[in-house]
Amino acid sequence: SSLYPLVVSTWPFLEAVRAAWTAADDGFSAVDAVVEGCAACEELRCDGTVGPGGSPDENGESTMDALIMNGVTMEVGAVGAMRFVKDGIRAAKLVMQHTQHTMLVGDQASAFAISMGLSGPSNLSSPESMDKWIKWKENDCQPNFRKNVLPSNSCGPYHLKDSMDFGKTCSANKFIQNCGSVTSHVGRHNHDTISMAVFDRMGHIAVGTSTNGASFKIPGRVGDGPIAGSSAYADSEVGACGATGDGDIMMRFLPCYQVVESMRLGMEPILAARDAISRIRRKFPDFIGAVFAVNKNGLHAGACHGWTFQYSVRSPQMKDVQVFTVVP
Ligand code: SD4
Repeated sequence: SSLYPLVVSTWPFLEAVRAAWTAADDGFSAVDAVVEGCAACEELRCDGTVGPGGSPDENGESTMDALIMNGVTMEVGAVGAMRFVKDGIRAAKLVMQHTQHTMLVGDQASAFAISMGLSGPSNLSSPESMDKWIKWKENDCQPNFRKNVLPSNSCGPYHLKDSMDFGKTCSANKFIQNCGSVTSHVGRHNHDTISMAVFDRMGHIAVGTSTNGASFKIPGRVGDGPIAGSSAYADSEVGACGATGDGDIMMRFLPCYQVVESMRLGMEPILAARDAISRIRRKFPDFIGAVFAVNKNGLHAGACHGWTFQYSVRSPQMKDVQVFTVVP
């Protein structure tokens, strides 16, 4: 049908959408086209932050979170906090295709990926990520993702608040001034996650996500990226969703599962997207995030909170990728 193929992606990641579109138009399956699209973003380092060397953690290291989901079979593969391997989406696909598991994490995800032929161990830092990290380290006691703890000197190590000795470390005032709040380092100008849906020529849907997660995260943190239903979800009978934003908050609501299930009950994509965002906003008015929703008829929409969101679409009716802007 002339509705398909169809590619929808978070942000104006034009090259990634073109890569997925070309693959799907050439007859690739939805899963394989999603891999081509997300891998293009990892290789090109879309927005300077998707893929290796994007967002460093507290130790200056960058790690990969990635997900792939087949909306026909409902198979899922994912990697979380994967170190030393650049190919997040390909690793996720290997988990889906060659294991009975859904998610592998950390060093052991890397070991699996390398054993299956992906290259590594590689250094996932870039000059930009090192520079960003050094600037952050130099700014003593900058708030980060910790709460109810105090730093013993500069930015670490940290102690549980109950067991720490106030006098010897940060003064109480300094803590309140500089260390007291939890700041989300999913920046308003930092679009470091690709989440993509592809409908192949048969109308089968797959979704994928790839990200470094959040800047200056605590090592070991896994975001919403590898969580099916949170960063992305697909059901070929209904449609698909992709998400970006503050994954620590968003994963508590499975917004993409919510979007797809709302569409299953007959909601239009725009209402389903707005509903998923408003469920989060009601509990966390300061969160930053966005979703796109697309139903199997090709109708698409986005909703966002805390930032202006853009998503990209390529359909048979378009000569090239079109970018849609959504305001909160
Ligand atoms: C995360 N959702 O790991 C990601 C970050 C993101 O645009 O989407 N940034 O929380």
